[in-house]
Amino acid sequence: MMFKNILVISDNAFLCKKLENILIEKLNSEQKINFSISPFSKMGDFEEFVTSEVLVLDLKNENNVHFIIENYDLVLSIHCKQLFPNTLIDHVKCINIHPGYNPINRGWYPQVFSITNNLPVGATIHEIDHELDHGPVIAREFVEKTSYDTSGSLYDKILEMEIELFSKNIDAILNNTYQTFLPENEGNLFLKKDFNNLCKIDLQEQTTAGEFINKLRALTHKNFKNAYFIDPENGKKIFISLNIEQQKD
Ligand code: 0FX
Repeated sequence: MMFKNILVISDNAFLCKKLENILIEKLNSEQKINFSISPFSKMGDFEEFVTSEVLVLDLKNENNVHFIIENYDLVLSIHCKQLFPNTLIDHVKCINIHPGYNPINRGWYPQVFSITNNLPVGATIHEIDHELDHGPVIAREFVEKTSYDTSGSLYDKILEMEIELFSKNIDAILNNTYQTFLPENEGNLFLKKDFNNLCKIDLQEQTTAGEFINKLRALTHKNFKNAYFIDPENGKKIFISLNIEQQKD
């Protein structure tokens, strides 16, 4: 049976915008879709491109969860930063698009930890189960990682791959004809606190040049102020990022 009432929940306006165009084209006359964001996301970022009303849904609020269960048969999580409660997962099919290759890069900022831990990276579409980025896989693909990729450049490739995977699989998802397989093992799981710990550079730490460059590559992402050390003179944070490029032919 195809899904008829679809809810997108997202905190990433860029990706939502890209995927909305693909989604809307694929819906048939019996299917309807609504968009929603978390209470901490900026409504203005989403309203610009979503033509229908954008709902605000707090998944810690039981009334909101019951509202979803009563009104929708498919929830698509497009980089939603809220944890899905078990009641929701147990009553409605929930599908997530993850900017990492499950189970290798589960959790927070996958490309960052793929650089520091020398892991391959990619994108995954999967059913949500009771653990983070863990459920049955619908589709996944690696992206190429070079020795001069930063978090920022790698993230852009992952977003492209997420869009590609979504385009290729959305028909089967909406028609509920997709196949799944279980991830091979528990893989790796990184959390926001691991990222925060990584950002602080200990000036006394002994390491190799290679590892240090990798850490800076992993923490260089556009204009974000990630890596820092503490100035011993005044205790202020000094932010560092890396300028890195391949030799031109
Ligand atoms: O939406 P998203 O790309 O993804 C994040 C998690 O990585 C992902 O595992 C989870 N499924 C999803 C719900 O949330 O996150 P973002 O838009 O906040 O950040 C995008 C990238 O920007 C991130 O991968 C690394 C970089 N970044 C972001 C922040 C806020 C930084 O380097 N420093 C930062 O302070």
